[in-house]
Amino acid sequence: MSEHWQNKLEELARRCHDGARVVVLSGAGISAASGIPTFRGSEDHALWSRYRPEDLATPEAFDRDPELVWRWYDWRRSLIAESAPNDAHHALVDLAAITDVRVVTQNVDGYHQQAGSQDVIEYHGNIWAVRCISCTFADMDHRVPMPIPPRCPRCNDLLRPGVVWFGEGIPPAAAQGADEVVSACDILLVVGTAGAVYPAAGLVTLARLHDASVVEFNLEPSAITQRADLYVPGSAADTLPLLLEAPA
Ligand code: BV8
Ligand code: ZN
Repeated sequence: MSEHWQNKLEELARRCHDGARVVVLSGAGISAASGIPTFRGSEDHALWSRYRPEDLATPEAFDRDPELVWRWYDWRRSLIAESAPNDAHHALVDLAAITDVRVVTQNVDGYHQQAGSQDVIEYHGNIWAVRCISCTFADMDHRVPMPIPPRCPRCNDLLRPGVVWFGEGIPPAAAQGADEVVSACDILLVVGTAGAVYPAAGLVTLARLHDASVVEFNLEPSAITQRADLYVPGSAADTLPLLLEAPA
């Protein structure tokens, strides 16, 4: 007897094969199978477990100790560079060959693009982007390791990661793009996020306002689960590929 969620997942696969418009909202959990620590599950990395992301991913932390913040980002950049997208990222690329799929990600690792997803909306920026805190210099910088702290090649002031810190606004183009695609979708797949960070988590409410089906793929229930029409338990690397199985 297959579980309830497996029957519902087959129905979802059929809707995708019938051309439903899909938007994906992904969080750190989609990259967990690539060995990239999540924000809440990073106790297995003792080096950083004494810090909370909310304490490091802030303009105040950077102003106070740019070297510490850059050591944290440099460590994460090296993990990302040493690993690769996983079956969950690849399943979304395969799904986009069957129906319209737009990815809105909270992650900064660039793995969706690396796996082949097009037009990815990076809600919180990209860890490979850098910009000067003083002049308009901005670029993609793939140096691993980075000089700590990296300096602007134009004015020699500090470079900062091109990510959105707590207390900073979402890049307007990303915010508008996400609102547009989420408002127009038939199905919102919420993958690997605890749903604790706003305004990203608010996109689930926006989808429901526009009568989209909300389906959560997560190892465990989250703040999203009670707002989802279906909760699919397990690792996204195992469960997202099930969407590709041709419907019976
Ligand atoms: C803003 C980039 C205003 C940097 C990030 C009090 C109440 C409500 C809100 C607030 C509040 N106080 C402050 C706020 C606002 C704040 C916020 O929401 N804080 C939270 C902590 C309460 N938000 C902001 O500050 C935002 N900006 O509001 O600005 C404003 C407006 C206009 C003008 C100026 C200012 C900006 C937030 C962006 C912060 N930047 N990232 C970086 O990466 O270094 S957030 C960062 O943390 C991630 O991007 C991500 O969004 C978040 C982590 O969340 P998740 O992705 O969900 O990851 P997490 O580890 O938490 O969970 C992993 C999940 O995966 C788990 O559920 C787990 O079960 C699951 N999982 C694990 N393995 C698997 C899996 N699932 C499937 N398969 C697996 N294998
Ligand atoms: Zn500069």
